[in-house]
Amino acid sequence: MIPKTHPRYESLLLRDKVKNAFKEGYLADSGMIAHGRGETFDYLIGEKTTETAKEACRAAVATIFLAENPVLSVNGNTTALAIDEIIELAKATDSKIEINLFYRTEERVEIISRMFKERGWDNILGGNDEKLEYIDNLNSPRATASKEGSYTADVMLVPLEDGDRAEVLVQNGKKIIAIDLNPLSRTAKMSTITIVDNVVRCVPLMTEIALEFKKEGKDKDKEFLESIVADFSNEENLKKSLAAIKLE
Ligand code: PTJ
Repeated sequence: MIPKTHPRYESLLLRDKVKNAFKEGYLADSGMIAHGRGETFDYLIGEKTTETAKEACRAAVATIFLAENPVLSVNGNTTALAIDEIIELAKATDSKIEINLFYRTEERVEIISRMFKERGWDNILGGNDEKLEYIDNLNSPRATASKEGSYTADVMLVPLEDGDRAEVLVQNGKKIIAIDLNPLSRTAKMSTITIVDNVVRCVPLMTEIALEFKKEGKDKDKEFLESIVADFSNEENLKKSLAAIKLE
């Protein structure tokens, strides 16, 4: 039990989620290392969403609204930290959700599928029962792709991945939105839009932006959405994210 008065309460709470997910069998052991890496970068950006990340979130939401077949990809860490938030984002943006694991096992896929179904999200793609396709030029289990999901998706959200998939997906003509606290990572550099922020903060922010656009009737305003996308440069955004890292 973590006391609420602990100065690192929020951070310890996230650690607990990750530890419990590992104990429950759906988080990869390496997922705990990935989380530690993320913690370090989060600490360095001040554990808050920067203005730079907010810009990336707006561009990401605009890109999703412009898409024909947007897919939110989830792995063990994303499920552990932000399952409810991902479902809310999928609802707000009419996106599909697909399980994609680097350390894919039937058991992990089964648990994650069940967790989504328990929350009322029945059409979880990438499951054990589905006949999956494989993305070419990707030599890891992350190549698995649902036909109605990532195989045919034009826009994909890929939170918390290391660099073997984003690049290949971009080469396949997809627009890739990465969520990665490390602005220097291969995924961050290779993606179309990279949100340098913690998945627990930026996914709800994306939902908020999506609902705001909808309220103003801008979710279908192609000109408006395209102008947001046109004004965004991933390279520039990553430079600003790097500058936000304070070493003293
Ligand atoms: O569930 P699986 O089998 O697909 O497991 C995949 C992991 C997460 C183990 C795999 O993708 C991996 O090894 O990832 P990395 O390269 O260790 O971590 C991916 C990136 O996510 C790193 O650059 C981290 O800084 C970043 N990261 C970690 N935690 C967060 C994060 N980014 C945003 N929010 C976080 N909470």
